[in-house]
Amino acid sequence: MTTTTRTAHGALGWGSFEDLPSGRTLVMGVLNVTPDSFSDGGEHAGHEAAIAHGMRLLAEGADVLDVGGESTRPGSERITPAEEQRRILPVVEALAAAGAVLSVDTLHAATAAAVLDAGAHLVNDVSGLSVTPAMVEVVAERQAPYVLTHARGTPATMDGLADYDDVVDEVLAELETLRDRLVAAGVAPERIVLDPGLGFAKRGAQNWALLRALPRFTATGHRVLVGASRKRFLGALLETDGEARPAAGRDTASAAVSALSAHAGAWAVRVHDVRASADAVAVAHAWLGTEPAVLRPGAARRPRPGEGPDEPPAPRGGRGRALRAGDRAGRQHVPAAPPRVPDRRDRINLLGIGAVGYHGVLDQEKRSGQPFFVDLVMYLDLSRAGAEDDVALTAHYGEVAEEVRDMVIGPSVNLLETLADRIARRLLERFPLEAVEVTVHKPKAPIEVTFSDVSVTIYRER
Ligand code: PMM
Repeated sequence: MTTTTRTAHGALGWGSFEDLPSGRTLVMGVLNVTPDSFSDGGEHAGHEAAIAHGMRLLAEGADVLDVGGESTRPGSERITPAEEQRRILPVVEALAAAGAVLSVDTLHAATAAAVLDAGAHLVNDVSGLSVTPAMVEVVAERQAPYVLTHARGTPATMDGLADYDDVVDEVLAELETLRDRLVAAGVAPERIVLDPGLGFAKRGAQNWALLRALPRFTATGHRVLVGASRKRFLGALLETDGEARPAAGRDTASAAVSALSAHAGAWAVRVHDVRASADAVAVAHAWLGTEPAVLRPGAARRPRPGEGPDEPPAPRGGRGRALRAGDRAGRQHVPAAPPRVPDRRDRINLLGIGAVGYHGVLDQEKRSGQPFFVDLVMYLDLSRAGAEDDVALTAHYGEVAEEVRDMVIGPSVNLLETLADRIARRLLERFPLEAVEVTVHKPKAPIEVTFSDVSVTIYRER
């Protein structure tokens, strides 16, 4: 019942947002339809070349194509919505007819409305804090999936707006404020994809800090998109004799970011070199032991636990409201969780339990203490607690937090691994958990090198 093939929906694409695979990181191929990309032989030839390139990206393994008519790179020039639509609408129409799932990269509400009419599926808006009320209205009215990208200012001003005390905290807080604004306007939360907006009002090191913090973005419960491909911070990383590596030489590094993003539970990666990132994502999933390593056009998707013909349905995830009633494949469309664990189980997330503890191998750590923070993902069946509205049928997170705090301030151990292990064992003993993931952070660990955090994550089952 649930085996899905691409060919069931169209020659090369998944056909609709709802039919995108939900068990692995997706690859979003960049299709820029700008004069410098495709219009050497005039407008029609430009459209034809862009469509052909889109088909090629699909054949190479793109799950989604991100079509853009206006460059949003820092310092780029603005064009009118009419010009933007003239560039992209014929391309959107042709690729939608071929079964492609299409997102459209636009800052303009009028273009978003026009491309949704023409068959596009998602709006990818990099306006960030400058999002217009008209855009919010279009997305709410159409109930379109929406990529909410963090950005400050406009492409002309964003480079001067990259001052943060704590880039991760501020980006998350600003995204959450924007998310709340969209939800208040009527956009369903599960249709909002969060994107940290690498390079948009971010300097080199800030991009790496955001990538390191991807689990905090996935912990919001939203799907997370990562757009690192060919960006300046990769060019700076790969510099030779003080010269940044040009964009054309950044694809291997971009694919490495894709693998690590998949490992961290990203919903999708937005990339120029689709084949490299599709391979990188396949490696990450094979490493994690999650999905079939390669899922290509025409390949049958292997049923996942709970989806086999004779198996009962898997338990529903807490936020896993199906995107479409009567989902014909019987799949739950839940925001991506770290793929290391089944992503559709009920769970309680309890993040950032803080206390001063005396753990570490150094005497000084045992004497003076330092802050520790613990993140928990607790897996347990919440169906009865939810139906009966009874706290006795779940894990009381206040009690869990106290237990964890007491263990952090309790007997000293040498290793974060040991503390995490003890916390996991105690929680499995005391609360009705099926499994627990414990991450212990020691952000002020006394080492010589400047760093932002060190943490250990373990996963234990009953
Ligand atoms: N980056 C660019 C354009 N659109 N959209 C999202 N959601 N996230 C991004 O990081 C992003 C984007 C700029 O990259 P390009 O000019 O190389 O396409």
